[in-house]
Amino acid sequence: MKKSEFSDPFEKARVDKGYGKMNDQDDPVTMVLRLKDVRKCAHSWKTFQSGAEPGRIVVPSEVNIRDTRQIPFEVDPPMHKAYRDLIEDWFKRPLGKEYQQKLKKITDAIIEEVLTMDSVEIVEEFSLRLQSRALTLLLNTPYEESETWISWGTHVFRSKDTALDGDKANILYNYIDQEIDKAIKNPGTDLYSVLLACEVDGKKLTKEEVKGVMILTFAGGRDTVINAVTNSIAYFADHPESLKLLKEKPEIIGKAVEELIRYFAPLTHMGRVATEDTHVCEHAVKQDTRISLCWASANRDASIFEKPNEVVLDRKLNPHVSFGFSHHKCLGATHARQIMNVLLTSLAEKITSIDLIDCKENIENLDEFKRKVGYDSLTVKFNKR
Ligand code: EMZ
Repeated sequence: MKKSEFSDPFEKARVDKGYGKMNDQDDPVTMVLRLKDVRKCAHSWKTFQSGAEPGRIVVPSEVNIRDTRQIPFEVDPPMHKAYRDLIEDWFKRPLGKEYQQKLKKITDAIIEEVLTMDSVEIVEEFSLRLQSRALTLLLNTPYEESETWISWGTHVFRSKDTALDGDKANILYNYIDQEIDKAIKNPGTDLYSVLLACEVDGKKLTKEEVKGVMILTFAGGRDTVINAVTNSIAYFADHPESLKLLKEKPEIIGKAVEELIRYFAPLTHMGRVATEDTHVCEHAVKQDTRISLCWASANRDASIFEKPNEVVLDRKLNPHVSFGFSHHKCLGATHARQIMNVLLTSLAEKITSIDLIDCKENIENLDEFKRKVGYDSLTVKFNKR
C-alpha cells in the first residue's frame, strides 16, 4: 500500500446499516455515514442542534476545556445567520487579487527555503508555518504574529500526550483576550477591531462574542489545513506524474484541490445534539444524545462518487462535504481553498518530484473505526525543477 493512501474504514458499516457507534468521554455518538443522510441531518437544525453546551458538538468533546461558545459554529438559526452575515464578507477576502499575491509570496518563500534542505519534516517545518503565516492574511495582522502561533504547535487544544489539554487551550484564550484588549485601546484594520465594531440587533458584540469568533478562527482551520497540506505533499511524493499533469494543465488545479480535499476529508466528522427522540437509518436516537455527521465516510459513498477510493484529480462532479453542508458550511473554506490552490500551483512550478524518507501516520481511534487522518510526521526531500 502506498504511503499516501487513505483507506475508507467506514465502508462496511455505511453499506450494511448506514451508521456507526462510538463512545467519547461517556457521551456516546451515533455516526451518520451515508452522504444523503449526512446532508439531511446537517439541514435539520431543529432536530439536530449545534447550539448545545459549548464544546459538546465537537468529537472529541471539548466541554471540559472550553466555556466560550464558538461563533457562528455553535449557534443555531436564526441567531446563526445574524452572526454569519457580519463576517461572511471578511472571510471572502481571499478571493481578492492582492490577498492571493501575498499568499503566493508566503508559499513560494517556504518552498524556496525547503528546497535548500536535504530533508524536511513537513508537519512542523512546512504545513504549520504555511498555515500560521497564511492566517496573518485572514486576520489582517502583522506577519510576525505567526511566530507566536507556530510556537503553539499543530493543535491548540491537543498536545502530544493529551488529547484535550486545558493548559494549552488557556494559552490561546489568554492570547485572544490580550489581542481584544489591544484592539479596544487601539482599533486598527484587523479582524479583532472589525468584530468589535460590529452590531447585532443594534448592540455591539461583547468581548465574549468576539472571543468566540476568534477561537473558531484559530482552532477550526489549524489541524485541518495542516492535514490537507501535509497529505497533499505525501500524495505528490507517491505520484510525481500528478505534479507533471498540474504543470502541463494548470487549468485543472481548482478541480484537483476539491478532489484532494474530498479524499483526505481533513475533519472526520462534526457532532450535533438531538433535541427530541428521533432516529437515523431506523436507529433510535434519544433526546439529548449526540450524532455526528461523518464527512469522511460520506465522501466515499459509492452511490454518489464513482471510484470513491481513487484520487481523480480532474473529477467532474464532486459534491463532497469536507467543508460541511447547509448553513454551517465552513466559513474558512475560501481561505483554505486558496491555500491549497496556491500550494499546488507553486509545487507544480518549482518541484519535479518529492522523495518520501519517513513518516508516522496519525490514526484516529473511533472505536469500531480506525481512521488515518494525516501524519504525526512526514519527512521528505524536494527535488527542484
Ligand atoms: C472547533 C472545530 C471546528 C474545535 C470546523 O471545526 O475544529 C476543531 O479542531 C477545534 O478543536 O474547537 O473549532
